[in-house]
Amino acid sequence: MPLEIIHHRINRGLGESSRDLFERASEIANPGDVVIRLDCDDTHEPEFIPLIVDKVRSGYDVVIASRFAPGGGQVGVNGYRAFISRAANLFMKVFFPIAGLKEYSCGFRGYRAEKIKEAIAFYGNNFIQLKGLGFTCTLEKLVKLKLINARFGEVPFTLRYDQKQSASKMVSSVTTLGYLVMTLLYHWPWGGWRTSIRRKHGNWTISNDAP
Ligand SMILES: Nc1nc2c(ncn2[C@@H]2O[C@H](COP(=O)(O)OP(=O)(O)O)[C@@H](O)[C@H]2O)c(=O)[nH]1
Ligand SMILES: [Mg+2]
Repeated sequence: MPLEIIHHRINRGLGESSRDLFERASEIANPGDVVIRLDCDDTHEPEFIPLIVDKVRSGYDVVIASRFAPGGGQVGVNGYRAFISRAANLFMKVFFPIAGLKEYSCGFRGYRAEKIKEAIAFYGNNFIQLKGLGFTCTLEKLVKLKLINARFGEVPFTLRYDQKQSASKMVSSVTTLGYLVMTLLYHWPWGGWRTSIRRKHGNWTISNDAP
């Protein structure tokens, strides 16, 4: 399988790495392509990719491998981490509700490449804006895509945390701070994302004649 490795001389963290990944993927993608992003720690089994691709092709912009969809689950996650993750997902569901979605924090997802191209054309450098805030970018991508009317779906997935060889790179304090910052930016009554981005996208779509 041909591989292209995007290399940073300095470790720039998940936010900047995923920004570069999505910009490159959208550059080389052809119409109809699906961009798959998964963790590199053996906990995300590639056997779920065909399911994700099929679901994207059936009419979704984003399909998430979901522990919480019927038939999904997780193996090897300790009680404390399972609780934190559940609480974080409930928080996200309350503050950033997306119909049909139960899994907000899993980074194993498929994206319709054309929707990513649209997001980058529309947001520019602000598609993934919260770069220094740990794993917040995983949620930010969903929210930014929701604000440009993306359609979301899930497929059941089993997280294999029992196969993880290394410690988690998530710094919970920084990521929690990131979620709080994002909640403020999104709901801020004076020009928050929720209202200002929707309005801007409406005008942008009209002037670009995009679907
Ligand atoms: N390139 C890059 N990828 C990162 C970095 N931090 C996290 N990741 C990716 O994000 C995934 C999530 O981190 P991980 O340690 O697996 O967290 P966990 O799944 O919450 O335990 C990793 O498997 C990597 O694929 C980083 O600094 N640089
Ligand atoms: Mg992981």
